[in-house]
Amino acid sequence: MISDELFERSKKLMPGGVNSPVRAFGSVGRNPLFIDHAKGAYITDCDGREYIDYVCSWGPMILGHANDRVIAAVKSACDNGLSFGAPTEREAVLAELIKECVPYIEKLRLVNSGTEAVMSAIRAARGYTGRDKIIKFRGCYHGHSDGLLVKAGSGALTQSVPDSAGVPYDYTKNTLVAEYNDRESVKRLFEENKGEIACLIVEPVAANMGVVLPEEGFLRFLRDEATANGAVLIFDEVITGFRLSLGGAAAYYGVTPDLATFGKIVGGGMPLAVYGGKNEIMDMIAPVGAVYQAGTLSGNPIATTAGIETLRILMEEDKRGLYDELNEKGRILAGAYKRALGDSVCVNQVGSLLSVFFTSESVTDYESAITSDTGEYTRYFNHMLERGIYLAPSQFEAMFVSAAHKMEDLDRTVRAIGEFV
Ligand code: KE4
Repeated sequence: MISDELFERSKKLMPGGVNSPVRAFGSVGRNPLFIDHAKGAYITDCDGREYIDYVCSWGPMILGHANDRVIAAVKSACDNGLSFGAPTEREAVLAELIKECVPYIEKLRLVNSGTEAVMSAIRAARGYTGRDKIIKFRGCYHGHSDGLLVKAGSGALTQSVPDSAGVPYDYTKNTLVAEYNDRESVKRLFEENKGEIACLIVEPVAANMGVVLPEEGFLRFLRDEATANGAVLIFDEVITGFRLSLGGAAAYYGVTPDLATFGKIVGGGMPLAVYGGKNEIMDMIAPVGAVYQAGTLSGNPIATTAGIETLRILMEEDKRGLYDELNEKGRILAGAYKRALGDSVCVNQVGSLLSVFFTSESVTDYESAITSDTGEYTRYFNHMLERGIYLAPSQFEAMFVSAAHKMEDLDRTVRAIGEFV
C-alpha cells in the first residue's frame, strides 16, 4: 500500500514518521493511513480509500472538511500575502467574534497552538497572583509544555514528577495533581498549599483520557474553591470550545472561569489558538504588563481568515439549531454503542463529543478510564476501519461528529457497530 511505503519513507525523516505521536497508530497495531484529501465527513487515503471521519483532525473540522466558504475565504486571503508580522484588522474581527460567542472574555491573545495558549494562560495567572503552584487533573492533557508533562506524585509525594524525558524535576515540582470529579482531592491540595496556588486548570469536559463528563456540580465546586483561595480558574476549552455550544462548556454548564483557552475549531483547522479572560489578568501581558509572551505568526492573516469564516458559519448555523443537531447525532451514536455492546462498554457522550470505553465500569476519572480493555479497543478500531470508518487510534481519545455527517453516514456507522460482537 502507498501509505505503508510513505510510512517507511517518513520514518527515516521524522521521529516515528509523524509530526505528532498519536498519528503513528502505535496502540492499534497497524501502520497509519496517509491522507491525500478530505471533504465534508470523508477523508481519502493515498491508496484512494474513503472513510467516514470521526477524528475530524482531533476536533477542528466541526463544519466538515474543506468547507466551501472557508476554503474560498482562505484562497482569497492568500493573494494578499501570508504573513506581515504586523497588526491587521482581521485579528480584531476574530477577537470580536470570539467575545460575542464567549462574553466573559474581556481581552484575549491569539497564539499558534493549544499548547502555547495554555502555557501562556498559566504564566498570566502566575504573574497576576505572584504565586508559583498550579493544580491540574490526572488524565487531563493541556499540551506539551514542560510544567504540564507530569504524573501525580505517588503516595505522600504530592509534588509531581516529570512524565517525559527531558523535563527537569524543577519544572514540575510546582504542578499539583488532583483527581477528576474528586472534590476531596482538590480541597486537600488547596489546604496543603494555602495561599500558594496561582491557578487551577481543568478540561471542563475531559477528552484526553477518553471523554469524561464533569459530575453534577463539580465545575461549580471548582469555581467556588478557586475564588475562595484567590486562585485563577482556567477552563482549557481547546476541545470543548465552540464544540459544546458557541460559548463552549462554560455556557453549556453555566460556570464562568477567569481565563479560558481555545484552539482547534477557533482556527478552522489552521494553526491558531487563543487565551483570554478578565482584563485585570490579561493586562499583565506584554507590552502592557510584566508577563512576557510573543509569537512570530500569532494572529496570522490566513489563520485568522479561516477562524473568522468558521465562527461566522457557526453563529449563523447556531440560529438554525446546529448544536441541537450535533447533540442528536452524538446521541444516535451513543445509543448504537449501548444497544450493540450493552454493559460491556461505558459510553460517555455530550453534544458531538463521545467515547466508548471497553470496560463495564462507569468511567468518571483516570482510574476508571484505564480499566478499559485496550486490546478490545484495537479489535474494534480495526473492525470499523475495514468498514470504511476512521476512528481515533487510541482508547483514550475522543470521537467527533461534524455538521457534515449525514444520517446515512450515521446509519452506516451504526450498522458497523452492530456487526462488532
Ligand atoms: P495543541 O498544542 O496540540 O494544538 O493543543 C494542545 C491541547 C490543549 N488542550 C487540550 C484539551 C487538548 O486536547 C490539546 C490537544 N489535543 C490532542 C488530542 N487529544 C491533539 C492531538 C495530538 O496531540 O496530535
